[in-house]
Amino acid sequence: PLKAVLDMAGVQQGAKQVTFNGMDGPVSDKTPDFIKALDIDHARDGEVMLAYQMNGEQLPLLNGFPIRLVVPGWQGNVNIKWIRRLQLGDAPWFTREETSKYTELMADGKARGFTWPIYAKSVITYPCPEMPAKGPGVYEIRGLAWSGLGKIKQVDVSLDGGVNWAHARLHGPVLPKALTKFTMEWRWDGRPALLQSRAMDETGFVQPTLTELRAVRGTNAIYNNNSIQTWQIKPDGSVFNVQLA
Ligand SMILES: Nc1nc2c(c(=O)[nH]1)N[C@H]1C(S)=C(S)[C@@H](COP(=O)(O)O)O[C@H]1N2
Ligand SMILES: [Mo]
Repeated sequence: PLKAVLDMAGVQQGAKQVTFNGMDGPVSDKTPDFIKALDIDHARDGEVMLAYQMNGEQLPLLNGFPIRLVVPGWQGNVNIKWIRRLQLGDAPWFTREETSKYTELMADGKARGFTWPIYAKSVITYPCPEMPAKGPGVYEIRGLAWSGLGKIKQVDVSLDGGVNWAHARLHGPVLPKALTKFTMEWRWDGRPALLQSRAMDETGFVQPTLTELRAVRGTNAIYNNNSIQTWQIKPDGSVFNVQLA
């Protein structure tokens, strides 16, 4: 736990944020490293980790060896790799990775920032372009759902682009802020289909359609796209990533 390291080092009163410097700079003279900050209370919540192993093995170089940050429920980009330094301060840092990068430009020209928590999302992993359907028959649709706000409560699957929905089966363990596997039987008659999945988490948040998301966020932002995704199935079984208007 990051808390253990901070407790060992000692945190002075008035500390508000802790930054994590990755050693893969330079980005510029002013912000030489890839840096992000956590509020001190969050940093000491006991859940945020400094990871030096993954699945019982040494952390791979590409994933941040020798040590990286892991912030459950937040965007992956916050998980600073190749950490060389922690720094505490009494004011917000507003680093490059919190301002010019990883913010979302809205239609009115203002940017949303510090939008790190991940809202419910899901994807169908089979069938998919790399693993297409092979003619009419019975298939098991498979996918993953997740939410940074808690546990996945329900996943619905549509075969007709969101007109009709049916509950998918969730496979345990269903843990907060973790990937949850879902499946659903699919009897395919060989006609074109539009496969979608829609996750709901334990807070009641329902994954939005792309149209709903765009109505709120506009089209400038590239981050935090948790909208429902569509696989188009052609009669020959091939699968394409499409957007429904
Ligand atoms: N030091 C450092 N940490 C970093 C990054 C980086 O460029 N430098 N990229 C971030 C981004 S954008 C992502 S998506 C994740 C990717 O982690 P992974 O390589 O383990 O998948 O690392 C994050 N941590
Ligand atoms: Mo990323």
